[in-house]
Amino acid sequence: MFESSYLNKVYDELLIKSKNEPEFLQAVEEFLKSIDLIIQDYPDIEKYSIIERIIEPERVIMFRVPWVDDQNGIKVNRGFRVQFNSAIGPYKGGIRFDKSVTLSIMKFLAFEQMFKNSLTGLPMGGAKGGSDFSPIGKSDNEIMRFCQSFMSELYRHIGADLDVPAGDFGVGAREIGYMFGYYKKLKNEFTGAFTGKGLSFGGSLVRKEATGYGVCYFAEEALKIMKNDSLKGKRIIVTGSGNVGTYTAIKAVELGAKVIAMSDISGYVYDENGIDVNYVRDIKEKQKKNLDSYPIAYPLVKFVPNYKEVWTIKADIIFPCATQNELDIEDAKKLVKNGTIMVCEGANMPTTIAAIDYLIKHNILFAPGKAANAGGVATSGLEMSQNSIRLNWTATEVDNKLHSIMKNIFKTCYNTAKKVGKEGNLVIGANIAGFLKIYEAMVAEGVI
Ligand code: NDP
Ligand code: 2IT
Repeated sequence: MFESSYLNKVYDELLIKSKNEPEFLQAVEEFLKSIDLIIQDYPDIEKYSIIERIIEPERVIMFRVPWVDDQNGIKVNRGFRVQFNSAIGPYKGGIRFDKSVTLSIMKFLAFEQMFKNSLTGLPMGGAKGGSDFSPIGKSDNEIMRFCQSFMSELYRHIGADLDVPAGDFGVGAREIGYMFGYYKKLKNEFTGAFTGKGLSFGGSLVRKEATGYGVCYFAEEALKIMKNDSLKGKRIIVTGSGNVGTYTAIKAVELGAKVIAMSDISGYVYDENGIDVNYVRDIKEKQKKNLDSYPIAYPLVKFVPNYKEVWTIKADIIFPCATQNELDIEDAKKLVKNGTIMVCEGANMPTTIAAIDYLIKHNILFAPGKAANAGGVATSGLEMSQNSIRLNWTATEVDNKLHSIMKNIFKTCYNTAKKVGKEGNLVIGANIAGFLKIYEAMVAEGVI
């Protein structure tokens, strides 16, 4: 599979050991394809067994999460925290609550997080956690009891200088509030052990919007440098209407683009005149409903109750902001046929490897999630800084820092790809640049 016999040997062993972890194998394969290009130039990678070490999490915590529902029934979910790598800083990464959560999904997310965090330039290691608990259809009290049970184990493994969780799919301000509250009670201390906190108890301005804003800042910079173009006037599709999708859509409109379609689990809305993205935010954040209720305010707008069909729409730029592997090779073929110029990932690993290869082969500007969606965790890093110095920065200060971090991440990816003779391939640039910093730290820190 790879040019390097060392990489082939390590990956073949992983294929056996992790045969039940398809998402993790996918993330590792995509990463190693990039490392294959530089492995000859860095003999120390093999000498110090860096690849064997970097694909093995430093620690995996798995635990039972029992809780009592509103009917007094006892429910049991599975809890996870994968502390993948702490070479460059304390473990850092979100928590996901969704019925699809498995160890494989936790491991792929933590693995990708390690390189993403490295790309931000901030001192953060990689981790991810979560549970196969779905908040959908649960009462507030049920969610609180679940979060408290989850924290009654996790609190021992996290801390401001150890491991700092945040939100992810299915985990927003409400869940973080309940988890942080219980952490504080159990530890009997008020420390910045979470990011994405409410503004009244140590949260940072712009953290909620940061991933989506960052996705647009990255896209704008990539379009400028690589195509002498911009988001202005572009017709855009955003999939997923959660935290990342909503704020990607809002910033894209602010930058002059037209969002013509958005999706969620109920289906997608499509309006050539441009969707009312603030109304979508209202439906999701305030009304807690699905996009199938969009036509209540806009009866003439088309709603299609099948999210997968969104890829048939002709658009200039696609922001996949829902979930892993939502964009496959068949979808990629539709995008190429429709003349799409750019795919910029807001979600983590939303595009399959075959689809990425196809898009790049057809000269579509492809921005990988571990670079393009790093604005969320970067702003989490800024929240940690503010907690440490016990000061709050203004929204403009945080937004300006986020903007400059995203521009730097683009520059790093672009220049790194160019240096290895793959100019324009941001997947290769992101993987290699994210890796090299961790590799250096791992060598310096010895065999641990
Ligand atoms: P949310 O839970 O806030 O939102 C997820 C959205 O995706 C929901 O609107 C959901 O629909 C929708 N959805 C789920 N599956 C599909 C699908 N197959 N097709 C279309 N829509 C779908 O999650 P986030 O926005 O936080 O996370 C989205 C992605 O971004 C994840 O991959 C996450 O790991 C990644 N990410 C998140 C960051 C963060 O800070 N939150 C940072 C960086 C990356 P419904 O509302 O109907 O349930
Ligand atoms: O995937 C991600 O980068 C996140 N879910 C955000 C992690 C964080 O610690 O802010």
